[in-house]
Amino acid sequence: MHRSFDTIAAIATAPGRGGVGIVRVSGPHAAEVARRCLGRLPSPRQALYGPFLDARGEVIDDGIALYFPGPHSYTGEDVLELQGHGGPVVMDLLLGACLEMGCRMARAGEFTERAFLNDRMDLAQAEAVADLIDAGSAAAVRSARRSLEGGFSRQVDLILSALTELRVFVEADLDFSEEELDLLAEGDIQYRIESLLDQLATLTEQARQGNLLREGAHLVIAGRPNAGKSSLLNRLVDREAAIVTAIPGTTRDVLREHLSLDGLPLHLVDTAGLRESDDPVEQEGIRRAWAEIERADLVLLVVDATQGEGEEEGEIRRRLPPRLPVITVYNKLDRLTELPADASDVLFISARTGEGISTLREALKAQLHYSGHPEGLFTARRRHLDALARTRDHVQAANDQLIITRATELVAEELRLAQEALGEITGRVSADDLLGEIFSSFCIGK
Ligand SMILES: Nc1nc2c(ncn2[C@@H]2O[C@H](COP(=O)(O)OP(=O)(O)OP(=O)(O)O)[C@@H](O)[C@H]2O)c(=O)[nH]1
Ligand SMILES: [Mg+2]
Repeated sequence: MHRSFDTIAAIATAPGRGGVGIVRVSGPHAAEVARRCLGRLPSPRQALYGPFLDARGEVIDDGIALYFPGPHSYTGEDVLELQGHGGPVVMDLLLGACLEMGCRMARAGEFTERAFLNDRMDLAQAEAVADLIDAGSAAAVRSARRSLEGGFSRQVDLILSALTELRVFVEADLDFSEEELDLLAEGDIQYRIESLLDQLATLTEQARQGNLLREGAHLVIAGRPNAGKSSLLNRLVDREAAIVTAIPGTTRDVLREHLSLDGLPLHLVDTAGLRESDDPVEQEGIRRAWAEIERADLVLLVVDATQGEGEEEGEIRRRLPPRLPVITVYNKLDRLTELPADASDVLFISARTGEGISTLREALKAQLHYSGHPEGLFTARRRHLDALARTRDHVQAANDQLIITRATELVAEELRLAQEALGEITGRVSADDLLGEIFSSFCIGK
């Protein structure tokens, strides 16, 4: 399925100065642009060195041109790449020449969108292109590459075809059975649905890890004033990022730092100590602290170990959002002569000496279910996790219908909805607005 479009052009390299800058052209007029700009059409996939001419035949720059005739190109269309000197004015002149020769400025992500529309890649792969460009760590690069190569899509397709088989089976029953068929008697269906649920659970866990690598986790350090929150932040990022003093109520603003925990991006947030206060500045700080806690993936509740947990911590715990994971750390271990007996489920650390910090780092990874071995992972987005969750819900509902109502039509309908939800990941079934949303977040020229 090859669709025809107008011809688009964009500067594909990052704005600013560089040794080389690339203008990329894609569409039915790419060959004509090449002939006018270079004087001739380069042989497919072979570098041609020469002057680049504008629409009036004036030389703009000298450089290398590459021509990729469709369908074996990035977009599936005829593609021309002009590699000139990477100055912003040179690039603008070159792009301007292409526009004069009949090209239109490409929208963000339009090259990749065309690759998707021309079946050069599926939606999950197209998203992986953007993830690869935005990757914040080597681990994130590897997982994006795995998705781009189709690692994620293949798993989705496997489950999709299992779903199709099941639907064929169930709908055949619908068509051919006179009366309500007892599907339960076909133990096979029950078994197949359960194995589908297993497969979905495994894929969801892999996707969750991939999403964690891509987006990182928001970790909020909270607790009473003077517990040592800012000292802990400084210790974790290994620099004096936050002000530390012996005065309770030192931190007022929200302070953000980034940390890579064996490739897992952590967004650390230090907050104002939580207490009743009459000081309007401190009150605002505390309000912001709670706002951060509401958004957190994980809270580190810091307790001054020399004082232990009191009514204040109890109040903080009661206000924490339900289901938000919390790791409790007792700080100032260096000042304890013996460990309190009542604190079993907590970690002891000293932000001052660094004792217990490596254990804390392990606990963080465990709590976020990060294996620390990103090999085998692929990049995944919230959109994918959402689609997987809906798929699972529908398969689960099919299972329930099978057991409880034994109504074949309802089982069939749930399976159809499951397939639809799963298909969204690779874009087998996608609404136009979804496509617009995905591709508009790309950079220009990609
Ligand atoms: N002995 C000891 N003192 C610590 C430790 N961690 C922090 N402190 C001290 O405790 C005091 C408060 O530390 P901060 O890190 O500012 O505490 P905070 O929780 O950020 O306090 P607020 O910003 O006021 O809410 C400072 O005097 C620190 O030097 C520790 O592990 N051991
Ligand atoms: Mg502080």
